[in-house]
Amino acid sequence: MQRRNFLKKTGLGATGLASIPFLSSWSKPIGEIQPKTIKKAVRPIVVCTWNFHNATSKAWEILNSGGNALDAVEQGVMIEEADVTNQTVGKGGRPDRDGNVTLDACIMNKDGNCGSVVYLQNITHAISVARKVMEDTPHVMLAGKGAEQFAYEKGFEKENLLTEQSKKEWLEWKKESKYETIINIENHDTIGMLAIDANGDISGSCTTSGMAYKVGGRVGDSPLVGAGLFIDNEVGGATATGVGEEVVKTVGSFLIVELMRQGKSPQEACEEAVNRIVSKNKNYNDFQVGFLAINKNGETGAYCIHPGFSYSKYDGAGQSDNPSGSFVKK
Ligand code: SD4
Repeated sequence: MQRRNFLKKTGLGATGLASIPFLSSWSKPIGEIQPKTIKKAVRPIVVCTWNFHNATSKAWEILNSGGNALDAVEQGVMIEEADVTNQTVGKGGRPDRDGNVTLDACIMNKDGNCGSVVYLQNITHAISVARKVMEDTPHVMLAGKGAEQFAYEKGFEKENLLTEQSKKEWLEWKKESKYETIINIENHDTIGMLAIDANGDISGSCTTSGMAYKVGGRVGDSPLVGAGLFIDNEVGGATATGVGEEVVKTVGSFLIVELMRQGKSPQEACEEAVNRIVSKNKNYNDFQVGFLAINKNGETGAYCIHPGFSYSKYDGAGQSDNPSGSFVKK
């Protein structure tokens, strides 16, 4: 029923509506709806996908000493980009099926500005290149050779990102060249990070080497603003990990932020986004997607398709690992 007809049928005009406390908020445009109970906001706070303690520790160090959320989410994920034992992010990342390590990353700040790099080679800190795109160019996204050239102009050093370990595993994989997604194992350790600083401002970052042994040229959700990451400083932020193709199809992170804007908690919003993916994919048993969200109050939520996803949190109460609920139960 259209809202106007509903009002007619129930005999509730504008004055009638305003006199009912519950409905008076409903009569406001969606963006103006206030949370039902005003809780004291948790800040500063940082969360990231998976249990990357060193990353949340670094971000917390910045936030706790009065630093801003943008610096925190950049420097936090840089820890993983530099860690060669993390084979899904930055240096040491697993290559595509031709043996090339190609990185995707994006960053978004409190003003809704963003920067992104896709198919970036030979540079460890893709997130910092993304930040430079945001701050030093009139553009949002740079790809491939152009992104790499831009990075050198900004003083980034050329490095070989393919470690002996990743090369050895790739050569092993090549014997069969079987391209399949593996739930929660190996190829799902992308780091997406969301932070709120002491001023209450929100920023986010997301960086990855993408799906292991992907087709050369493939770009996933992680550098796509709205899919792998989205921030709205009035509402909150969301980020994703898992099979990027499915996240792109539902514009997952944007969806979650919009659901929070409509009054859903971060947990409810993540669950709805996962439910949407599951309802559109009969083969959801074959892949994993996990979402993480935070609202302006510092409340957090996470949800995934298959058990195994978790997130790391650091706030005034300390650091914690938080297992995510899942659509498929254990
Ligand atoms: C991608 N979402 O490229 C990324 C992969 C991922 O942990 O999350 N890995 O599709």
